[in-house]
Amino acid sequence: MQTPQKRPWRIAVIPGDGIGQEVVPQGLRVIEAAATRFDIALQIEHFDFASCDYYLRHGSMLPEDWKEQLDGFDAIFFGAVGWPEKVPDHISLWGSLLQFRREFDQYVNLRPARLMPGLRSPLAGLQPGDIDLLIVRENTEGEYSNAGGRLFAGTPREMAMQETVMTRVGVDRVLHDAFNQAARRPRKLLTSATKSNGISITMPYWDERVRAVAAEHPQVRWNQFHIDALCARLVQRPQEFDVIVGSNLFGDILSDLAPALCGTLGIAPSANLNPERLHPSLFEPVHGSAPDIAGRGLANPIGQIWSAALMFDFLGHPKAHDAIVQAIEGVLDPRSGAPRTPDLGGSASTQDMGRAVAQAVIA
Ligand code: GGG
Repeated sequence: MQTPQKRPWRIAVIPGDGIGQEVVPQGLRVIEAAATRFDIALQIEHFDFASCDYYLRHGSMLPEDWKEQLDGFDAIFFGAVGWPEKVPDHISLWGSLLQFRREFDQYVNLRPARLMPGLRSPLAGLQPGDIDLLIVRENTEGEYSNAGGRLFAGTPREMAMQETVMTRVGVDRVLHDAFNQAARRPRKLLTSATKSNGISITMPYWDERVRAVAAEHPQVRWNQFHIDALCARLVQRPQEFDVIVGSNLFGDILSDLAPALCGTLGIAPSANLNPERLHPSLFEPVHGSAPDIAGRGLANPIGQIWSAALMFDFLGHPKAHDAIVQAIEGVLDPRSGAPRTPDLGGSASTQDMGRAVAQAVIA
């Protein structure tokens, strides 16, 4: 049952760079359609920071008071960041998206991937439904620590080091969330991605915490794979997997691989969650800003639109979530004759596809 809304949800919209500018308006179109159909009150505000053009104008990706500006919002609806010809990628990413994830403690990153009817997997012989994965990515520490440095610059001894940080609180909380996610799904299976044979301190610690946390979730079956074997097995037998939990880096890699196995990265959504709701959570497609196709109306808006569905679910509107996902499934189904973007073998524009999903939500 839906909890009655006490006030409009405050949504901050940040399109960012490249195709983020094109897919976010289509996500908003669908958000407005779902809000109308399910009588959800929204207060939407737009922000132009967290883009490389903002950096070129101001010398930083974010204004000094960005946290104060965003912290009262319930959700951030984000597009993509990065335009390496304008700003080096590590500066644009660390100056924006990674700040949001860390400062707003969005420690769970949910990234579902599903082979829906109408998607063509590069793997032979798969039927719709054969890939139904939820990647749970640790989102605030791990390999993305930013701790390290360079020494002996410009000499033959030049070196660069970066530490992986795994805290007990940080690892346990994402593992509990992943086990809870698995418990809510029919197969109740969790796979942990590790590399404890080669990475000899942090990954054995990760494995140790998986064993400890698993003991508190006896209803979930679990196993673990080294990341290299896991990638190979995912390509060979994706049907065997359900929820996969991984560190920041492993989760990032797996959550590109999974939608690619479903035919296109363009459909992949993500939810960066602060489950305690002390700060806004952030909803964005998995894909980046794709400067090579930006401004041409070629981008698939489904990843952004599915992210809107995840946002409604998090805000307590499962019916709006389900209606958007059903609309996506309907539009992707080739029998619908709905427009398809080039990554799906069609010639329709980003706008055409967004409009088709929005109409299906209302219908
Ligand atoms: N919409 C997501 C986006 O812009 N991603 C850019 C990127 O490189 N992200 C890396 C990450 O998620 O860690």
